Amino acid sequence: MDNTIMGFIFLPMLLMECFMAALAMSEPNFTTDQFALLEFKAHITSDPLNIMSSNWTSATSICNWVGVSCGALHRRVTTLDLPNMNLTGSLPPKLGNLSFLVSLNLSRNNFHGHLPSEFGKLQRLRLIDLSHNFLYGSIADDIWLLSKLEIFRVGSNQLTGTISRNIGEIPQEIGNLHNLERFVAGNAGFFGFIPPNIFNISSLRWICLYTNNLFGTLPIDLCYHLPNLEVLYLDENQLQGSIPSSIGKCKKLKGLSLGNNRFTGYIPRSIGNLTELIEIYLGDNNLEGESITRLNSLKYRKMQEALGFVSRE
Ligand SMILES: *[C@@H]1O[C@H](CO)[C@@H](O)[C@H](O)[C@H]1NC(C)=O
Ligand SMILES: *[C@@H]1O[C@H](CO)[C@@H](O)[C@H](O)[C@H]1NC(C)=O
Ligand SMILES: *[C@@H]1O[C@H](CO)[C@@H](O)[C@H](O)[C@H]1NC(C)=O
Ligand SMILES: *[C@@H]1O[C@H](CO)[C@@H](O)[C@H](O)[C@H]1NC(C)=O
Ligand SMILES: *[C@@H]1O[C@H](CO)[C@@H](O)[C@H](O)[C@H]1NC(C)=O
Ligand SMILES: *[C@@H]1O[C@H](CO)[C@@H](O)[C@H](O)[C@H]1NC(C)=O
Ligand SMILES: CC(=O)N[C@H]1CO[C@H](CO)[C@@H](O)[C@@H]1O
Repeated sequence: MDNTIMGFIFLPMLLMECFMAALAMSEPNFTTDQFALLEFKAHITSDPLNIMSSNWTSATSICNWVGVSCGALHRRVTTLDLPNMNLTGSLPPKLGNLSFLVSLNLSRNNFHGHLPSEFGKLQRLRLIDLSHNFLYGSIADDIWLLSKLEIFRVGSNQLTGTISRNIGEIPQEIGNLHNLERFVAGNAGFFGFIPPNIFNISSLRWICLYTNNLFGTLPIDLCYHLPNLEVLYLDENQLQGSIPSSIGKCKKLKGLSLGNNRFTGYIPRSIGNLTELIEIYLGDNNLEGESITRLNSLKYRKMQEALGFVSRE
């Protein structure tokens, strides 16, 4: 009885309060989002498809702009997806003000420059895809604090032949990304050691770090905390030491590519326990083992065909 009365009195008050709060929050920050997007537009130097000039105009709300979508209730920008649009430009720090952004996909454009550290403010981001651009410079530490991040793709960004423009090392802080499912950074210009705590992110399904400048060894407990790992691509680096037999604990592994490194020793028998494995490439190392010939017969092209869900280029 008391509950009913309380509910009757408090529910409308609560609703009112929520409504006011929503108003107070959405109004000024809608403008913030608009400023951020206009700044982004101002940083586009070439737009051959005329997306920005014809569509990103004050004639309509930013929520109707191509590539932009907003939350249904709060009308804040949640998506900025403009892949494959032939856009040239850089990423302004002000994008870090899109505080409700969940998805940022600018893959396959000509963005250059670096990833501003202000992106570290985008605490709701779940997806970053900046692959196939011309970004360089180190990835600011703040990026590794985006705790909701599930997909991080920065592959194919290194300007070919410009070694000084490496993206940088993968920092220890990557271990903070407890929700990360896909770390896709092949040919991204990473160098240095692979921080061992990456192998402690149990949500990981894909680790794609092929064609970088990574060295060091793989930890003995490589697969102790990776029950969901489906793809491990570390080929074309300078990794050495032996392949840990704990690899057999990555029970869901479908694609394993460690080729073209400096691995030595025997191919662990536990690989035979990986029943889901479709493709494997261990060639171009100094490995021994009776199974090596059989394992080497399956190489990239086939791997790509079979693993249609992974884009490697
Ligand atoms: C931009 O494109 C969207 C989707 O095609 C459309 O709904 C909107 O009206 C366009 N805005 C302008 C100003 O052309
Ligand atoms: C993008 O630009 C390239 C080179 O200028 C051109 O070949 C290609 O057709 C363009 N793509 C689109 C979708 O316009
Ligand atoms: C947005 O971000 C920039 C740079 O990070 C900052 O200077 C500015 O004050 C922020 N706020 C608004 C409302 O644009
Ligand atoms: C980004 O967009 C491209 C082109 O539509 C798409 O192929 C890619 O899967 C998207 N990235 C993610 C992480 O969903
Ligand atoms: C990984 O997690 C285990 C168990 O939680 C812990 O003992 C180990 O030190 C961690 N390793 C790294 C490199 O963080
Ligand atoms: C393969 O898996 C079985 C069952 O889990 C285990 O007993 C065996 O030791 C494993 N073999 C290797 C080589 O790891
Ligand atoms: C009321 C409110 O949510 N204000 C925020 C608007 O956006 C800026 C920049 O992201 C925040 O700093 C404010 O806190």
